[in-house]
Amino acid sequence: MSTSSNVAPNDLSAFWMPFTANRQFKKAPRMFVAAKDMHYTTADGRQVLDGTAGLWCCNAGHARPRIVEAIANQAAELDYAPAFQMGHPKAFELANRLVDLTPDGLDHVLFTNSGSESVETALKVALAYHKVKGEGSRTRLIGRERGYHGVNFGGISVGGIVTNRKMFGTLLTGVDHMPHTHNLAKNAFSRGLPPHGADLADELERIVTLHDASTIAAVIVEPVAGSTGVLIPPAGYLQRLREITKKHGILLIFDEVITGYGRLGTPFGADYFGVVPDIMVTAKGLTNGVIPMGAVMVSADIHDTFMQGPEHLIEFFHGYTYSGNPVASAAGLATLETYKEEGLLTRGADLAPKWEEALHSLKGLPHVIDVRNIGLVGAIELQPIDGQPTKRAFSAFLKAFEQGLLIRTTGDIIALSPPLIISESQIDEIVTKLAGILKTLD
Ligand code: PXG
Ligand code: PLP
Repeated sequence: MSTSSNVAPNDLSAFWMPFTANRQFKKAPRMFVAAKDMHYTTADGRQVLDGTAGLWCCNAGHARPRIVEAIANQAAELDYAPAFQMGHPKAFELANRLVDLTPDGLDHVLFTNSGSESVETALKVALAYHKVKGEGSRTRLIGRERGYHGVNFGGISVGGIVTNRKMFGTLLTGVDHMPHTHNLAKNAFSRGLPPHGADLADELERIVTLHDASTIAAVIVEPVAGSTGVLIPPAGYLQRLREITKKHGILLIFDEVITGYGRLGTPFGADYFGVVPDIMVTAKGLTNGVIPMGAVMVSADIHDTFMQGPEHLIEFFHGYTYSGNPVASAAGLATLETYKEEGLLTRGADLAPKWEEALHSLKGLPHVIDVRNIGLVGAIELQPIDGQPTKRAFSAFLKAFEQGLLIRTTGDIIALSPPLIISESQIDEIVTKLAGILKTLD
C-alpha cells in the first residue's frame, strides 16, 4: 500500500459527492484506502467487513487476482479501440459468454458503462423496436412506484422515488407507474417471497385499459427492488406481469443491475423466477464493480427486427465512446471466469438458508418492524423516529461503521448484500454486530 493513499486529503470541498450528505461527511469523513476479499481497510487502519459488496457490485469480493491481472495486462496490450465502426476481440468474447449465461432467448448484447446507461439503452431499444416494426404509436413506458432505474432522465422518469424525481422538471412524457408491492400489514417477516400481492400485477391491465395497448412500448421493473429497501415480489407476481405484457405485445424489461450475477443464488433474477424478459438490464457485478461497465441483453426478435435495410447503414443510432471498452471487457471476462471457478453464481443458493435463519433471529429486537430475505439479500426495516425519518437507520449505519461493519441504509431500512464469497462465520458476525447495535439505538 503506498503511503500517499493513506494521507487524508486536507481539502474535501472540491469533490461534490454523489448521494451523500456532503457537509456531514466532510466534517467527519469515512475513508477507505484498501480492500481485500471480504474487508475494507479504513484510513486509520481498521478492518471493516463488507456487508454490501461495495454498492451491490463486488460480488466476488475485493482485489481478486484474476481480475486485477486481466486489467493490467489489457491496459498494456490494447488500451482503447474506437467503439464505432471498429472492433476488438474481447468485447465479442464477453458478449458470447454473456449470451451463454443468460436465459435462452436473450441472444444479443449492447454494452454500456453503468446501470443508468443500461436503463437508457433498454428504453431506447424498446421505443425504436416498435417504430422499426411499424408500430410507432407504442411510445409509452410503464415503471413502478419505488422503482430505481438509475439517475438519468429516462431512468428517473420510469423510476418511482420521489426525491430522485421532484427537482427535475417534467421528465419524460407518456410515462405511467404501477403500484409497488410492499405491504407490511400483510407480509411482514415473510421468508423469501411474500405470499400476498400477486394481484397487484393486474394493475397493469388497468393501465392498458386506460391508455390502450397500442400506445405502450414497454414495462420496466426490478425483479427485486434493491435501492428502495429490498422489496421482494409477491409469489406469482412477475409471472403474471409476463403473461399480461405478452398478451398485449408490450416488451418486458427486467432491470437486473442488482439481481444479476448471482445475487439471488442464480445467475440472474430471470432464472430465479423462471420468467424471461424481452430485455435484461445489467451492470455492477458484470465486472465485479472494478471497472464501470453495463450490458443490455435483448431477444433475437428485437435484434433481428433492426437488421434490415441497406447493409452500409447504421441500424441503431445509439452507443457510447466506451461501449465494450477493452479494459472493461477484460475485467468482465476475468470476473465471469472467477464466478465460474468458484461457483459464485449459485453459491447464494447454498448460503440462503443460513442467511435467512441468521437475519430472522433479529425479529423481536427493538424497532424492528420487518425482516425480509431472498438469495444473499436481506433487509431489516426499522420503525422511524417520530418526525425524523431516516435518522434511526442512519445512526445504525454510523455505529456499524465504527464497529467494523459496512451496511447500507435507505429510509429506515437496513439493506444487506455481502459479497458471494462470504463465510458462514462472517454471516454470524454481521448479525451479531447488528443485534448489538439495534439494542443501543435511540
Ligand atoms: N438500476 C438498478 C435496479 C439499480 O439498482 C441502477 C439501475 C443504476 O446503476 P448505476 O451504475 O448508474 O448506479 C441501479 C443502481 C443502494 C444503491 O445502495 C443502489 C444502486 C446504486 C448505488 C447505491 O441501494 N443501484
Ligand atoms: N459461466 C459462468 C460465469 C458460470 O458461473 C457458470 C456456472 O456457474 C457457467 C458459465 C456455466 O458453466 P458450465 O458450462 O461449466 O456449467
